[in-house]
Amino acid sequence: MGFPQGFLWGGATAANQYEGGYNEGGRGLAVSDLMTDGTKDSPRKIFYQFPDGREGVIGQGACIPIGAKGILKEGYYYPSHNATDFYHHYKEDIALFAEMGFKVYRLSISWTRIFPNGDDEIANEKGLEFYDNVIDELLKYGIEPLVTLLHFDMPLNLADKYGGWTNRKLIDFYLRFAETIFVRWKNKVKYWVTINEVNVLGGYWTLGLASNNIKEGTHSNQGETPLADAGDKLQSIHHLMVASALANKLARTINPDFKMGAMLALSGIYPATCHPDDVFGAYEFRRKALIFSDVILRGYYPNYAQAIFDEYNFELKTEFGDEEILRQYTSDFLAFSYYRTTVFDRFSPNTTTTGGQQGSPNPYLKATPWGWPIDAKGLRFVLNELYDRYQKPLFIVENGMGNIDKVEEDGSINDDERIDYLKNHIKEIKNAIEIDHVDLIGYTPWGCIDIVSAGTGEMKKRYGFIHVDLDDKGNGSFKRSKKKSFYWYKNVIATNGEQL
Ligand code: BGP
Repeated sequence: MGFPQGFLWGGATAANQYEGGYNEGGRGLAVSDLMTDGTKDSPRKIFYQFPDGREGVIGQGACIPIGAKGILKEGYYYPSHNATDFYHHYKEDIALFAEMGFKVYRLSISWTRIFPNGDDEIANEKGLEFYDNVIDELLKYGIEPLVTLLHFDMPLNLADKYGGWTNRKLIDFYLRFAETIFVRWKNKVKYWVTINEVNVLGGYWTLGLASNNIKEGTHSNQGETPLADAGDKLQSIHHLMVASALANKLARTINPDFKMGAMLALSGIYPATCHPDDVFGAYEFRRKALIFSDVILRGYYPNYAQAIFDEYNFELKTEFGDEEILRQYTSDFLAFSYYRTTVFDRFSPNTTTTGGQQGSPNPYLKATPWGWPIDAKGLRFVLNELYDRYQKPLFIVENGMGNIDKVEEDGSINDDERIDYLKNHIKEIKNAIEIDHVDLIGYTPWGCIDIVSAGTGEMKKRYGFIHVDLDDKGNGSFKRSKKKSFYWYKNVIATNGEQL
């Protein structure tokens, strides 16, 4: 049986890690534009300024005090400013995607290209035109665009002026953005993802949180906030989930054929042993990751939500009507990222995170240079877990191996480890479809062309089939070249996954 006819093979990227052109075409500053690279001063930093002029620095996942302004500081390198410059290379890049035979390409829209300040009344026509061109170029090759509205980014002005997603007002600004692009591309785009990885959204970068309980210099990886901010985070995510449901409502009035997706980081989690405390601990962490898909796909907070709120001493603030909105406008499919599995160990419970990014080592698995365990079978496990739980179509919108590539003297790149990683994962996807009868729409490996790493800001952590000549400091020619995996993946698509 194999992969179904029409299976959507492709690749995925996000604007703040790929697009560049940060001050071109009338685009406004986004919070991600303030993030330094993480190579000189790990972790990545964001500078802020108090109303009295004092300046400070916060880590990637931390929050800013109310009233502080994010600022750009001279002498630092901000990877998203040029990233790998899709802005000026989109025709060339899309031609390469087409050459690989992509059926779908996942991109995100930079909010500040459309609404430079987030709260503007009128959209920036030049920004819309850029994406008109990108989408038309994709359609020219028969590539279906899969569009993410929010991918680890937001207008800086909304963070500075309103305190980011802690403020319910953000829902209206988000809906204005959503409506503008739904209407604009109603006959061109069918698949939408309202928010990237809701369950790992954390601090200033991703939610633009403002909070009085800042701890200067605190940080954590990939947007996970310190516990002190858990309440702001949960409240902000509630606002996001209401915004996402209202976007679904809006979308269906604009074009009833739209397919609206929820999106989560759902790498798997295992207990370290069969000790009941490990097993239940792993289960508790898993439901912290699943609570948001439970709300977005089933339409209500699950019973165990209260246990999580109690743990963080948090009281959810809702408004009249929220319950009904969440219940009525659930998403059509569940998109998710899968990179690895993680292990819950009762002796070191705090190393585990809800997105499955950290955790104790797994002695049975090899890991990437960044310590991410490589676990193809775990993907079959997660596909089954999610399909059993929700009975809605799934879409793997991120998967892949962040690795260090070696460019040979003749310019070739033999990325055999990456090919192995993807081959083994695709085999397990096939098993999930063929043996377990999981309903899967498509597969878009992450960073199909080299882009900036979200977690570290580095260029040396690469996922692409296409190499971009650029170093960790942004130096290079931006020249594109095909890696060995490019030819391999092209054949996978041409044979609909038969030849791996
Ligand atoms: C996911 C994000 C992506 C991407 C990926 C890999 O969580 O949605 O934006 O970057 O992780 O992470 P990294 O770039 O840190 O290797």
